[in-house]
Amino acid sequence: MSAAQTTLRFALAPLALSLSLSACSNADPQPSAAVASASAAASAPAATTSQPPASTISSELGEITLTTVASGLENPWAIGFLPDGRALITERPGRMRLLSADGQLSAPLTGVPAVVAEGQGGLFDVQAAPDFATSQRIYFSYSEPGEGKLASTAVAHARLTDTGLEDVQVIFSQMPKLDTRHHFGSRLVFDDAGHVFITLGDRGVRPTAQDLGSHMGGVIRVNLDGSVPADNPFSGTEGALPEFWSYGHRNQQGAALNPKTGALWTHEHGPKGGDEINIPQPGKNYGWPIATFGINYSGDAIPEATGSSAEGTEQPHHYWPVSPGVSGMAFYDNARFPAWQNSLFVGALAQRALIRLSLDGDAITGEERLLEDLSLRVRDVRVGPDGAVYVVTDEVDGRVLKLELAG
Ligand SMILES: [Ca+2]
Repeated sequence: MSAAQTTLRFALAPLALSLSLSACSNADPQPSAAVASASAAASAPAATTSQPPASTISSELGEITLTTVASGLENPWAIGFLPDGRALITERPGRMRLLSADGQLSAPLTGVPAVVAEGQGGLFDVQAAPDFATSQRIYFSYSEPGEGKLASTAVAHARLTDTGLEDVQVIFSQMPKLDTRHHFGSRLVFDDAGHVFITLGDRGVRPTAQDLGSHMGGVIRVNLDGSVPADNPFSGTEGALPEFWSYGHRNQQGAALNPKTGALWTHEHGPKGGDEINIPQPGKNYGWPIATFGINYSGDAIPEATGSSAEGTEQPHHYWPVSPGVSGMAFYDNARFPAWQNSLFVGALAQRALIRLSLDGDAITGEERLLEDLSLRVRDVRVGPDGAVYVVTDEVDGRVLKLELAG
């Protein structure tokens, strides 16, 4: 693709998105599928493992070898590595597959619970438990069906076999359930002290993000069995749900533990503008919708907003005036490519790129865009146990890409 073509494509993309979106900045397609169940596995298209050869792209830190590891995945949402080098891949319609270290994709795993695969709903994140090597336990998040049209984000753990999930147990279910089909979040992050963080969204009902009586707009912290830690910030507050860690978030589809500090970092979609990175502190209010750097898709101000700041709310650690449509987040923490140390990778859905932020301590000192020529919606990014950076693209024919620095 020529530079001129690239410029044209990216000049047109924001206009098309602003016309087609009314409720969300991450430009998710609106599939018509109803609640998916075991039939999702039976009707799964054949994912493929015969791939084109690797290519080379240039970057600020040297040439990158780009390899397609898997393709034919339907709107894949997450990649979660296992200690043995395999990975779990979720597909939003409700399928989960194993990807072997040599790039072979399994058939859809059995035992995945029914998900509401409508709008932005479906099967979301997947992570191996900290004790996976002995327990074979995995954690995953999804839009859980309720009565009628109701749904909410839920998190379950299960025991992974070579072909499926067993002993599925729901450990968290966002309350209340709603009939909207967007802003479900969600990512899962384990800390080193027996907790799992769950990042949520406002479900498209903005004021709920300020309501501690509903889980919407929260970062949730629970023990690995779903019980509430005694030292959660609102565990003794009347009228507040005790699972909250922080609140006032719009829609969080990226989260990771900073390997240098142990702190949770999250990002969230702004409306039109104002995608944010936060370092959520216990009990703090991150502002949505009363404080935001974004505006409505109509061009009007967010009705509840008093501006880009509001008393009693925290400013974002970082924000983008124009929304990339952020999804997926990974600190580079592997010895294999020293040049990538102090990098934070973030996927971009709407702006179709992989963002690499340079860090100096917690300060973000630079930004580089990778993969722009591919023009693929990046849904997830993780560092593999081999030190490569893996990207999952949100397409009907979605891919898993591997990036390795040359030299
Ligand atoms: Ca905020």
